[in-house]
Amino acid sequence: MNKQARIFVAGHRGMVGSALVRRLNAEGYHNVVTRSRAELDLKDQAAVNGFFEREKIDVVLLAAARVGGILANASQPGEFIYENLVIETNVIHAAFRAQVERLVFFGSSCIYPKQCPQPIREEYLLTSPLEPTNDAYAIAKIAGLKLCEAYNREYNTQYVSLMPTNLYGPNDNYDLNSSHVLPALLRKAHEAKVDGSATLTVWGSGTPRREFLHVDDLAAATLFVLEHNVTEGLFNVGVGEDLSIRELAECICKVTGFEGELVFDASKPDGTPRKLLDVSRLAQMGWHATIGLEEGITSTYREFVELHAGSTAAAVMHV
Ligand code: GFB
Repeated sequence: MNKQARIFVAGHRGMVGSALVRRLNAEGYHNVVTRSRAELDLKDQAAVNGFFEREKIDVVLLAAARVGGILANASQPGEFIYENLVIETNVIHAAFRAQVERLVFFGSSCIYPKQCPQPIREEYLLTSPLEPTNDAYAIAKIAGLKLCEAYNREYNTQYVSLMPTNLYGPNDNYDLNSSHVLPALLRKAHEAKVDGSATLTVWGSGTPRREFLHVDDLAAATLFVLEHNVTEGLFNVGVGEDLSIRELAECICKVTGFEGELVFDASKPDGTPRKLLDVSRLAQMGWHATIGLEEGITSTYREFVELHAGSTAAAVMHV
């Protein structure tokens, strides 16, 4: 990919978008175009069309999305399906109208069936029912990847879909109601340690298994795909191993230094029992994740304490 390419990172302030901007800058791509929500409302089709007509973009990284954890997805399915459908249809169609050369669409491992063989291969898509707690979001993301496939077939566009597993890292969402499990437990463990609490509440049974990919690895995979001229297709992006929520909580207690008891709240949903991705497609092309889970959680916790937990808390930081 030409270092002078004009690359639009849609959603540049989010966890994925900001990781993409960091990686692009580090790799010498300095023609990165970004727009805040106030500057460009991606839900406004006319505004999105106008942007692409004016800006002459070469590559689009479509990281803008409405995302959230299991509770947010289960309680706001209408917002999740609507916002994600509108954003992806506006941006993908406007990019096509403006003859943008390449586009990368980001989905999620929740597009795959609730019960399917593990590890999950890309071809298992749509082979059986989805997980009910996030089927609205999953349908929106499936529509997005199908839109890319259909435009590639009909219009010879070069649009690629990346399906990352559960992500974590800098700029994550730490709101305890809408966040994913890893940032939620990091915050809860930190606050329990600072407050001297005896227990840390973990939602569900602790038995579901999850795979966690540091967002900087997703950014690296994205540059790999662009620089290896991958022009179409669906690719899982993960680390190839998973652990139980209980094991994750224990790892987070070790990193944060919280030494109290784990309490499991059975009133909260477990969601999909397991969603380990088969990552062999990208592996066969030569890409592998490089950031280990404990290393990634440690660096993420450091950022959390520095940015979110105030200076007094930093004094008690374990690492
Ligand atoms: O990360 P999470 O919210 O989403 O939950 P999913 C993963 C597992 O962690 C569930 C448990 O079994 C939760 O019950 N968990 C334990 C917690 N404690 C907590 C906590 O304090 N907060 C949260 N949030 N979970 C998401 C989809 O599914 O995966 C999204 O809903 C997206 O759409 C994302 O696809 C990648 O991993 O279950």
